[in-house]
Amino acid sequence: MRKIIHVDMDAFYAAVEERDDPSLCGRPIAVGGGSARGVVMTASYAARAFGVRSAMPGARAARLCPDLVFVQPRFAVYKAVSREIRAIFARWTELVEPLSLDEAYLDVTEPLTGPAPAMIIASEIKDAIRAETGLTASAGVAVNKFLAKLASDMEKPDGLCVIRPKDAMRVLSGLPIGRFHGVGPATARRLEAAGIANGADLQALTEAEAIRRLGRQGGHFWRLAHGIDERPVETGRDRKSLSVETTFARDLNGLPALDQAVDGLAEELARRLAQAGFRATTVTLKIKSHDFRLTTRQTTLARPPDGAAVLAEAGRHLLRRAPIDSPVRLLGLGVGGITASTTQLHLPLDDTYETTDRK
Ligand code: TTP
Ligand code: MG
Repeated sequence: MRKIIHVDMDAFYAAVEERDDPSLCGRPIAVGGGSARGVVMTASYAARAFGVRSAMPGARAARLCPDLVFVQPRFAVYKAVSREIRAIFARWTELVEPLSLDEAYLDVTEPLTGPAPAMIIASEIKDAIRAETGLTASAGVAVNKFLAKLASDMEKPDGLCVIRPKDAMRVLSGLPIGRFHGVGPATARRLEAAGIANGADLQALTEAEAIRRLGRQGGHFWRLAHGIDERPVETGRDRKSLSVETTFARDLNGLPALDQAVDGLAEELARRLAQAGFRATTVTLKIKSHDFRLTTRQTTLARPPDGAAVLAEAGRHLLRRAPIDSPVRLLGLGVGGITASTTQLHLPLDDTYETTDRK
């Protein structure tokens, strides 16, 4: 049985701002959202009491909470704190999978510090974070990633929560389907339409029924609802590639529409790359036509792409090298390959391509 801890900092950007400016202490604060059209990145718990939330337009937040103090983000400071907490995790285990600057999974089945209950380790990590950064974190402990992440959210802020295997089914039965791993808003609507609104609805099915009614992903959701999640904790070092893809609701025709889709993928990929801290130089575009023919195009850049603009440019470049003679059902954009940190050549370095027929 594995022992997994999920650690997530409390009101991360806002907590850092409060720590560094005592005049803000206890006041409702929002990081970001101060400009005319900006959105709130996060809010302190004092501001959340007024309903202020992440991704909310600043103007709306100010209406909900007239005393709200808007603070400009300081990303360099957040990154530095993120490095500090990762260094703390590394004292207990090498198996750390960062999900973003403020969040990570740790596999502490065999901790570097010797055998110990995972809950004790989680509590020691929280103490070290508080002592060394002046910030609080919440931790969740369980036998897998999905349950550990649920647990870290249950007693926020400054929480420590364990979900034991014998309690998993009960906790999961009341969990709305939208909070299951792999369920975005569109999938949630589809599942709800199929009568699956929460964990209990999945628990009422057999695995075979879940697959028959919900398709290939049905098995994954069914297992999650039964407390089964075998996904390993993956450190950045094991990672060979990272990609994102979209299957369109309606097949796309023509370069303008495809360019726009590539731009969207580039944004998402850039965000994921930054979160994972993953750098690699080969950019791959994957195109699936309406008749399921799969084409991939690759280009190798002189240095790892460091933002959506570079990725979008590479993606558009690859799009023009592909024979697109029919409507497009799916586009994917990814990076992989060996990190080239020393080459300083002009980009693109070279192009390779392959086309596979998967009719
Ligand atoms: P979260 O961990 O989702 O939020 P949080 O740490 O502010 O609050 P808590 O975990 O206690 O609920 O995100 C971590 C940081 O990521 C957050 O401080 C700001 C940033 N962020 C954004 O910039 N935009 C967003 O939409 C979200 C959700 C987070
Ligand atoms: Mg957080």
